[in-house]
Amino acid sequence: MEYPILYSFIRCPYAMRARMALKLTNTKCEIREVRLNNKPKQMIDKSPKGTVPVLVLQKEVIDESNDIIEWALSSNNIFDGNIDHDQIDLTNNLIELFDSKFKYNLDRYKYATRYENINKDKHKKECLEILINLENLISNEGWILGSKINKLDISILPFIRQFRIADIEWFDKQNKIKGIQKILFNFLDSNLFKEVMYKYDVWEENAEPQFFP
Ligand SMILES: N[C@@H](CCC(=O)N[C@@H](CS)C(=O)NCC(=O)O)C(=O)O
Repeated sequence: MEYPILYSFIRCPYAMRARMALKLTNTKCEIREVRLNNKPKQMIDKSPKGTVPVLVLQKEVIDESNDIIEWALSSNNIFDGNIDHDQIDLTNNLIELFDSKFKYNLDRYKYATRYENINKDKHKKECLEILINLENLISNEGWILGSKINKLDISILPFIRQFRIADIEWFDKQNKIKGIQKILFNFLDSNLFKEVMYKYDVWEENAEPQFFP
């Protein structure tokens, strides 16, 4: 049997969310760990835009993380029933907010040297404001919207983790996001997170294939 091929990079939050969806739906893939400064030609041939994750199926290439999640869920919607029906729009709106405004500010805070005329602290504050707003919506039951993991958790927690990593001491001291800190620690401590952070060897053309999950 031919498995889908997943081009991935361990620390990329988009690749992380895709790996979590594939793991949770038990979708076995050949995983090809890449380095962004040395992307394999085979990946670029399939997806010239050159971002990870890329999922190569028999007849289709999916090179947007949200589309990979939807593809994985289409055959096995493990999140079905994990949130109330009226939380579906909220979930999608929050994913959109994190992919746009939060990510925009996160990049300018975390990678400030890559931009000109940047006020790093302003962008840090913008991210914090988004988290404070989120704090008012979250559950106290382990995951963002309740006791069960949902698409929202796998989609945005990798970005909140990145925000924390930029200044761990400061993040852990913020007392307006206590609920988010708790959910993030629950996530970082989960088997799911540990399993999707397994360190695969960087892919080389003639090496033995490695499989995920
Ligand atoms: N919208 C894309 C974004 C993916 C993305 O930007 N991935 C980054 C790594 S985190 C990347 O591959 N960047 C290309 C590069 O740095 O060369 C998705 O959701 O899959």
